[in-house]
Amino acid sequence: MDYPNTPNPLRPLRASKPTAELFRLPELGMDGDALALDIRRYFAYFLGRDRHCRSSHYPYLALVLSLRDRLMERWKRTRYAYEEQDAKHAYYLSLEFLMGRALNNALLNLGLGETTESALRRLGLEVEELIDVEHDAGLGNGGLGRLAACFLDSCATLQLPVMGYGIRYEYGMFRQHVENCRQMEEPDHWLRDGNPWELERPELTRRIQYYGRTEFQRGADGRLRARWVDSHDVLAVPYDIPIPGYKNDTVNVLRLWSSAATDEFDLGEFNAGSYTESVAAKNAAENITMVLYPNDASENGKELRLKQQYFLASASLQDVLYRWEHYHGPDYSRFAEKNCFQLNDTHPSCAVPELMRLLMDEHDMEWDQAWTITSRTMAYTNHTLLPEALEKWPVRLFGQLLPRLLEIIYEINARFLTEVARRWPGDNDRLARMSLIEEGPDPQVRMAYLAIVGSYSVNGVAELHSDLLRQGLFRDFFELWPHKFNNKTNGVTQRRWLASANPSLAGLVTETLGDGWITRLDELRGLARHADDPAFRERWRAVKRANKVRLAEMVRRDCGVAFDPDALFDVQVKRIHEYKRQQLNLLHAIHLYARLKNGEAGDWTPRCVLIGGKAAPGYFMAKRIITLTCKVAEMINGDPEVGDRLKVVFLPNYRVSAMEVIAPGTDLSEQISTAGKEASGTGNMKFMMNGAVTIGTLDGANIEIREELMKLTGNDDNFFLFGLTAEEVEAARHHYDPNAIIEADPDLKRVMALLESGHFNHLEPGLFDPIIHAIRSPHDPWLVAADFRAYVDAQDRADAAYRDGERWTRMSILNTAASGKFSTDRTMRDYNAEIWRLTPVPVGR
Ligand code: 26Q
Repeated sequence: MDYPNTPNPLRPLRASKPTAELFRLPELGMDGDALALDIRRYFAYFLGRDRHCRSSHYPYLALVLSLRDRLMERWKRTRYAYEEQDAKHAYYLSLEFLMGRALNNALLNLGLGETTESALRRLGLEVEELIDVEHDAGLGNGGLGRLAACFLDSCATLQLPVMGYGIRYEYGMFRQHVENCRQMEEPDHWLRDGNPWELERPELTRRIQYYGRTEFQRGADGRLRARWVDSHDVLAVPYDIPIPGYKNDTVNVLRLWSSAATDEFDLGEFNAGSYTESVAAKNAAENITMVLYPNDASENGKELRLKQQYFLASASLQDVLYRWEHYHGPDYSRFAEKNCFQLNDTHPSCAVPELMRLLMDEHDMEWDQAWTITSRTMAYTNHTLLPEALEKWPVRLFGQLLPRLLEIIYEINARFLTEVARRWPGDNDRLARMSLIEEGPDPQVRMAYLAIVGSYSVNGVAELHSDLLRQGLFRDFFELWPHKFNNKTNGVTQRRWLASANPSLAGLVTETLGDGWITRLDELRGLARHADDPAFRERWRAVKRANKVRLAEMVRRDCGVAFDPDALFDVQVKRIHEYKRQQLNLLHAIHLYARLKNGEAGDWTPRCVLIGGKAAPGYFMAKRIITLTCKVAEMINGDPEVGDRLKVVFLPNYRVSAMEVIAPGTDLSEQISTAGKEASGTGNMKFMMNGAVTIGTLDGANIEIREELMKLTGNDDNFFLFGLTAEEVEAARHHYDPNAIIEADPDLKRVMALLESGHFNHLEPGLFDPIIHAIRSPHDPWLVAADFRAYVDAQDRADAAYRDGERWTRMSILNTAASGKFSTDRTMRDYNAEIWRLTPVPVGR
């Protein structure tokens, strides 16, 4: 049976010819009465609930379905507007979209927040309670996945024809809890209660091939054509999620693919007599989109992961090509003018050889024409500087799973190396360095190089990061194609991270400056004029304090520890990674504890330290850092001598919806990675926007955060800077002697002695030896000991600043005021101006 194109057997074409009336919709009211009526209808008719229903799940569903109808209208109008303009589209290909919850975002962007609140109140319902019913859509690990989600929000708001393509994992990022100070992972079956935001589109099902082999046949035209035969096929079924722009009637689409078995699975093996094997094979097909890989650095060599990556690339490209032919027929001469694919890291970079394959093998194109189209439509974003995190796949595995793609990669490589040899005759080292295939006992496909060769644009995600790519990781490629390389500094959407997450601060800002900042974040600059106004400061302080109370309630509920809202809230939330240096934060906490225990508490600033984040399940050191956090927390929180002067918690199950409470309640934002290792960071921006002050190294976007503050204020007083620069880090490696540093610093020496005495692990001797050894190792790549002194000094400056409440509030206001650059609206304008070149399309009636 042949699935790929409509008509398809799941959805036969209709024979009848409906009149236009079928497609004409009565417009749904945007007032409270219309909304309340729809909610009641959905509740009673569609959901069939009545006065006996005690769960808030059904009122939640009734509300979402009512909103979804309103999104649906605008979605159709958006599609028609794009069609009429024959608009160029960009496709954001990403293995991750960390969407979090959708309800509050839909209310804000539809402009229905207040209407809904009062409509629900009349029905005796609280909108806040319904918002909390929703599971986070945790289809991502961290920064890269959340960035994709912020991008979609901004593109819809900027009226850009951009579509997201991803995978509909049955299980998202694992849920984390802590038992005996150890991370425990639980599956996140987020679809258990259904997902009212998605729309299944079985009529757009595609067929994906794996395994098998290539056959060459000469066609009637005498041309040699490749056929991928004996493949094991899987179906890709799309589910669409609406992405509303902010009050502009634009609704874009996030299309997520789900795997399903073909009918052959029911018949093939079965006819050969092995029923059980047939059912097992069917299961394997359905497993492809079962679970998100919880690694935020590439996990090398897992076949299922490569299956996922190809699944996304192939289904999405087939979808775009299918639509192209639907509108333009088989003429591809203008395809590159009208389409562009942004690869979110190398994860979807199979798209390069897959587009070649589809154009040549399925659409009869010659190599040169296919390559012109491919290399003019692909653009690649890199998100990491760690060389060990660059994705590689064993050639053997690649060739077994995707034989036709490997052939195409070899051909791309041969042609590419010819170009290199022409440019640098005789430079064989360079050929080996740049080859898409890393030679050796177990040859590997270098996915980043494949992405660079196949793309017209290669970008990093912060100025420093992009510079380091040009000078380091991709130096050879930069010499060959300097014009391809560019920077696009990350951002976050202020609609989620300020307007929704922090309504009281948003309200104060709007009262002061108007609401233009919601789509033009630069306008926050206007707050600087009010930073010295005592009455304004007082209101700012009161808002921050209320948000700290809210955060303290969460900490009490999830950690059982009381945070005093008047203490300094010092927060580090992000994936647990050695390069992010949660260890350094803990050394400081232990240092504060030692000071208290030794009666050195003169001029004390009460401090609550919150650390949260998930460790990749196979990352031993990261898990051990979590254990150390919990053990240090237990010791400090349980010590009556410490009392309220210092608290430390590990907050379990950090996720998008937790950050929506955390960022507004934070005073001090910890951004303390080893310089040159954090590509950008985006948590740093969420904190800044919410009026937290950063303590940080000159790494990633921290540099630009500090620059924006200095541009606004003319001084460097509003950022606690410390530590080696990226250059100094590289230089220090050659003569690094952490033991000498420890010996020479009495504070660090005392901290290490406490750790090494087993003070935090009485019952489990040796528990923290791996962490201690890493810090003491002359090969410690993260230079923890090197930055300790400077870090503690910066923390002391933060303490002193916080003790002066007026001064701190001023710093807080100035941080929000200077955060305008870090909106993804700016980021998306930059992508569009320099990479995509799309025309914004307003959506009419
Ligand atoms: C790859 C192959 C196999 C399995 C897993 C992976 C994988 C998955 C996720 C590799 C990397 C990631 C995620 C990386 C990530 O989140 N990077 C962060 O991206 C942010 C957005 O640009 C930056 O702000 C952060 O600095 C960067 O660490």
